[in-house]
Amino acid sequence: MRLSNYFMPVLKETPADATIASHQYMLRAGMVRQQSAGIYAWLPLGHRVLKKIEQIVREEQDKAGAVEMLMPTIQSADLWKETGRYDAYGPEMLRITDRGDREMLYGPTNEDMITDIFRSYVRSYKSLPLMLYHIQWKFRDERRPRFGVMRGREFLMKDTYSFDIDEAAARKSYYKMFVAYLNTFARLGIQAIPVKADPGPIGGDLSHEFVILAESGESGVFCHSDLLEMAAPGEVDFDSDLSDHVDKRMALYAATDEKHDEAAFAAIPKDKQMSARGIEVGHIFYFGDKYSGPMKADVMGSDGKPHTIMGGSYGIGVSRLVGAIIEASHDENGIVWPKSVAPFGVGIINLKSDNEDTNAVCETLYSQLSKAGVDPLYDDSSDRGGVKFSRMDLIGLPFAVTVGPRGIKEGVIEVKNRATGERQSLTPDAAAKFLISEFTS
Ligand code: P5A
Repeated sequence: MRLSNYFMPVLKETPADATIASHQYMLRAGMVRQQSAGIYAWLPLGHRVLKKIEQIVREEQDKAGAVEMLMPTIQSADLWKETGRYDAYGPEMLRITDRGDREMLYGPTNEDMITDIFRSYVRSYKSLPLMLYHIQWKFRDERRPRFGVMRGREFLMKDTYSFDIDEAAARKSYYKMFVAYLNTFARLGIQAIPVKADPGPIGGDLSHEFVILAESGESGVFCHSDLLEMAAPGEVDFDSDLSDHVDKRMALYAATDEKHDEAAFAAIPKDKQMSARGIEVGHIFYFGDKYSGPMKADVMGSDGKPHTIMGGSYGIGVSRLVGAIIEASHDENGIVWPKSVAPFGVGIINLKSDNEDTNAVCETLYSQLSKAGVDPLYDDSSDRGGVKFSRMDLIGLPFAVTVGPRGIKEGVIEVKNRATGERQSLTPDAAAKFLISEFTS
């Protein structure tokens, strides 16, 4: 992408209503624009990151055997009346009436609808286990939308729903999602801790939040520090026994302040006690027959008798993650994107956009990197060098290459690593090779 063809409205000033780094940087880098309280337009740069996160989440769901679909944002109130949640949900639900005076709502979640879909088609245990998911916008009329996209009213969620013949099978589905989540967050470049949680309005008796550590986090987190040391499961056979990966984590103490047990925490060896602030980026629930019961979602078992299916739901805050990743990875100059979700791989800074030599080197590098799939953003503007450097730091691409007339005379350009600050002077060819290898290894 050439900056001259792009739309990246960078702000000089930090907007006054943005109090935390991710919100400030997202507004300043021109990633999002608030259109109403808690409702954002995703500008091109933010949209790229959102799509990258969404794709990683999708790939890990697919690996775990979940099947993608898409349900509507607008739902009929009838299903919610059937499960009793229409009244239970309260003012967080955006209620709408259509021209025929029918009660509708903008979906805050989809347990009710997916259970209706399931019961309409699935009749036999032979179709189980089944996991369905979608990545769709939700609306919750939060009392205090804040911190930009982290607590929005309209937000993008990945929600998966599992259907099983009995509790033992349902727990296997829960374990699959648990492992898929560990791998998802690792690929996103963040360390997420599974913490025993309160099921809240979703219901059920088994629930974990996945929390990433950041000073601005809304909840306090207390845990055994070994949880931070464990490597993600990586490639696993999802049909095998996954308890190895899950049980050893569940066995270690981890709680947010709501459920914190001072005595259990004190029992952890002192040097292993960890307390910090955290952001919830995922939440999984096992709720058994909470929805399938009232909605009469039965299937025929191998015993020839009807069984009420046992369900779970599994959420990831896709749009919240854009902010949460920035909270976990930034410095005083701006965002520091993990490679896997960076909007572009490499920034190319042409220090003199009216100079034939720098132009030629930039053009060659731009086409080499583009062909190799590295996705360069070429700053071909006529802005001053200082403006280009600080803008590049702000948007946080993993590498920035500076091409100036002085370096070119000596046959070199400079490659800077955004995360470490390390700089190397390389010939243009060596720079291209190095950068391509960074994104293909
Ligand atoms: C699980 C999937 C559920 O809604 N039903 C379907 C279950 N869980 S949850 O914890 O309420 O939400 C799942 C994740 O969505 C993100 N999230 C939000 N993101 C931005 N703004 C909000 N207002 C918001 N509310 C929830 C969180 O990441 C949460 O873990």
